[in-house]
Amino acid sequence: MGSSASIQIVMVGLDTTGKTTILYRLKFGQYMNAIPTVGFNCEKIEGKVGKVKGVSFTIWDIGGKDNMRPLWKSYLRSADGIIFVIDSSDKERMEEAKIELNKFVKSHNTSKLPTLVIANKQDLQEALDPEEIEKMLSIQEISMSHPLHFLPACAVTGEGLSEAMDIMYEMIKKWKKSKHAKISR
Ligand SMILES: Nc1nc2c(ncn2[C@@H]2O[C@H](COP(=O)(O)OP(=O)(O)OP(=O)(O)O)[C@@H](O)[C@H]2O)c(=O)[nH]1
Ligand SMILES: [Mg+2]
Repeated sequence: MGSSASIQIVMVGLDTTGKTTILYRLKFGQYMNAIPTVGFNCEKIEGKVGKVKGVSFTIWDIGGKDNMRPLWKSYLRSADGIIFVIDSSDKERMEEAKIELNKFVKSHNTSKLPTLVIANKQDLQEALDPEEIEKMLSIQEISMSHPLHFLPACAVTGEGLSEAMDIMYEMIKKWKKSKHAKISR
């Protein structure tokens, strides 16, 4: 991966799952109150520690309300990876999240973009266990045909987010290498 080029990440998920809170956490290193996103937010983030030190990410955080979901696809054109955010405490909408995740991942089936599913809000008492969420979303099934990782996190404390960026970076590096190999064959 060229060291000067920025890695493009598209972040989606149902509304109120914590996408903008994650974006601000990564950008400013602290909790910041977010208002519902109409359209999108975009921030450039510099990796500070570990594998991603010095790596530049451009993160597109798209509003998740149902009327905005048809637009998610249009942000994929120059994307290198996808972050799909889940509210771990929202049992009622887990099925809806599963449907949207499947729809989104399959909408760009030909390029098979690396996808990271973040089970956010793990700090909440009523949050489901990551293992339970993985089952409810059929993560294993999707990952048979798609480069996909699943990770618990909390945007309020920032727990899990640096690991998330590490994993995303590794997945993208692998994906770029294999894409390159196919082209030069
Ligand atoms: N307890 C807890 N609350 C969180 C966490 N992440 C986000 N929230 C809260 O969840 C609410 C919604 O967060 P947003 O970041 O605006 O959600 P969003 O996914 O960007 O929503 P849309 O822009 O509508 O798509 C806010 O009140 C956040 O403070 C978390 O990890 N734990
Ligand atoms: Mg938002």
